[in-house]
Amino acid sequence: MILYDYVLSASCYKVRLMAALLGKDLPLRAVNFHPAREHMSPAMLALNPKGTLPILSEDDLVLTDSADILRHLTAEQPEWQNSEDDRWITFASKLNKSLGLARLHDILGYEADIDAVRRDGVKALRQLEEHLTERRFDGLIFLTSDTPTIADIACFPNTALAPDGGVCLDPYPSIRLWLRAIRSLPGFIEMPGIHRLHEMAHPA
Ligand SMILES: N[C@@H](CCC(=O)N[C@@H](CS)C(=O)NCC(=O)O)C(=O)O
Repeated sequence: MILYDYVLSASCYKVRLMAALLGKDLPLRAVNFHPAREHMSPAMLALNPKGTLPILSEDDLVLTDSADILRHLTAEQPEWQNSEDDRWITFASKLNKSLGLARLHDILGYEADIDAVRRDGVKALRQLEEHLTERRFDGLIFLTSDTPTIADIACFPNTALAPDGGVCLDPYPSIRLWLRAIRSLPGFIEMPGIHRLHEMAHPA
């Protein structure tokens, strides 16, 4: 198994994070997405004609969508899947097109109608906040289950990185609690812009 990966990609990080939380070894092949746009090279397009990352290749299997890869990685761990996940996988692609694009605009200079894109991101965050607040009334922190599932992993990166695209997370207390819960999961790994929740060590 090998992941064609770019360190600053939120979608690639979903896959790296999932594998780390499962304790699975995931060899990486770093792709020079920026500035070289290596994902558009003939060799990479032969692997994924859509010209996107991540790409997971395992024997004859090639998966080119992060949600498919999350499902594949957790195929033998049913506790990471829930019948409600699909709704949030769809929502994760909305986050990618709004908050994710705003971030690529700000950090890599992607073209975007930035005000409209940020507005869509805020709309999505309000929806997420409402859902997580309802869950909190029932003492639940994760999106679809009492433990994290692929829905949480799919939605986490672009939400956590929203400030990199100029969208502030201050107005969303339930989202911030949810992000902290994910950042403190055993096996959690970081990416630039997302840090592990370090425990405070109090002197005895
Ligand atoms: N639906 C895809 C979207 C992944 C995606 O947006 N990838 C970005 C990198 S974060 C990409 O490859 N974009 C191509 C480009 O910007 O040229 C998934 O989640 O796997």
